[in-house]
Parts: sequence; structure tokens; C-alpha cells
Amino acid sequence: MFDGASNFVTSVDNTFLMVLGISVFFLVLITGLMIYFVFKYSRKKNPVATNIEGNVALEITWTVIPTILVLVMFWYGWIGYKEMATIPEDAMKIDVTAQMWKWTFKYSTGLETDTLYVPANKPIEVILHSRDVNHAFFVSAFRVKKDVLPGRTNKAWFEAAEGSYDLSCAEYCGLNHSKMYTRVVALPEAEFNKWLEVKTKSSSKDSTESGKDTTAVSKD
Ligand SMILES: [Cu+2]
Repeated sequence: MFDGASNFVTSVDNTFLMVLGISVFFLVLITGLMIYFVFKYSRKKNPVATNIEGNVALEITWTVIPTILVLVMFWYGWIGYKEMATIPEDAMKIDVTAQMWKWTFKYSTGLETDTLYVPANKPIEVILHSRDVNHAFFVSAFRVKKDVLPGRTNKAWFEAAEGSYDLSCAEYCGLNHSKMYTRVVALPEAEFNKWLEVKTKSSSKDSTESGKDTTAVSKD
């Protein structure tokens, strides 16, 4: 769980565990108290109903404490959101196109691939487009998820640790939605640069760039 596959793993996981911890604490507390009161104030033990007038100190306590807890949860959520929404200016840009039911990645050299290759430990900006319906770019190991919508450009960023990770579509997009996944491969920077150079050369040799992607896709 804490495998540090991207720069967001620790903050997202810590926020999740904090919210989970608070929720479990109150689940146990409230359920325990409820069971306790069911026995304590049962008709057998308490035949005449007690009229409880209220308790100002208690009411203030159970208003103030949850308010603080909710604000703490909001704070950590907000900090994490801001970090994810602020893309570093020096990030490497990769164009991502989603369509029923595949992903296409386009690099600055014009190279297109169906597996996403990135240099490790470098900020990567993915610019997300959809050709048809709503999809979502989701790399669970990175804790990165962003909607990919037709007629709108969304962006996300991450810094990946070296390795290979699942990339899936996280928005139901039709019949083969569940097959719409591929891999993100994070290579050491020098290796990535070599890969990009070699692949770009070989792809421009065996495909006429203009012959690709001429199929018109109607958008509404
Ligand atoms: Cu999809």
C-alpha cells in the first residue's frame, strides 16, 4: 500500500487512513453506546421513563469536536487537491487520447504509442482528450485519477518511481470498458531518452505521418 510509486502516494494514503480511522472510531463509539443504552434504559431496568432536560456542556462538546474533525479532514483533502492541481512548469508534456476502447500516447517528437513510457522521477503532465465518450485516466499505484471528456481538455501530473504499473479507464464507457487498460512504464531518464529517439526514428521510417489519423470522428 505504501509503495511510493508516485509523489502522491503518501499524502493520499495518509488522508485516506485518517478519514478511515476517524470513521471507525465513531462507528465503534456510537454502536457501543447504542447497545449500552438499550440495556441500561430497557423497560425491565428502567420501568418509569426518565425525563432528560439536556446538557449544555455535552451539546457544545458534540458540536465542537465533530466540527474540528470535519475541518481537519477538509484541510488535508484541500492540501492534497492543490498539490495535484498545481502542475510544475517544467513538466514533460504527453498527449493522451482516450477512445472506445484504447489509449494513445503522443510525445513531443510526434511518436505515438499504446503503452505510456515516461522518465522516472520527473514531473510528467498528461493532457487528456477523448474522441468519443467520457473516460477516466486512472493509475491506481500513483493515486492519480482524472476524467477524460469529449470537447474538453483535462490535465493531470505525477512523478513516477521506476517500474511498470497498470493504467485503466475508470469511467464506464461501453461494452469493452473493462478491457480498456494498458501499462505505464517509468524508465531511468537516460534510458527513456534513448527509447524515445530510437522509436521516433523507426516509426517515422515505416509510417507516413500524414497517412495516420485521417478518420474523421464526429463530435456533438
Ligand atoms: Cu473508457
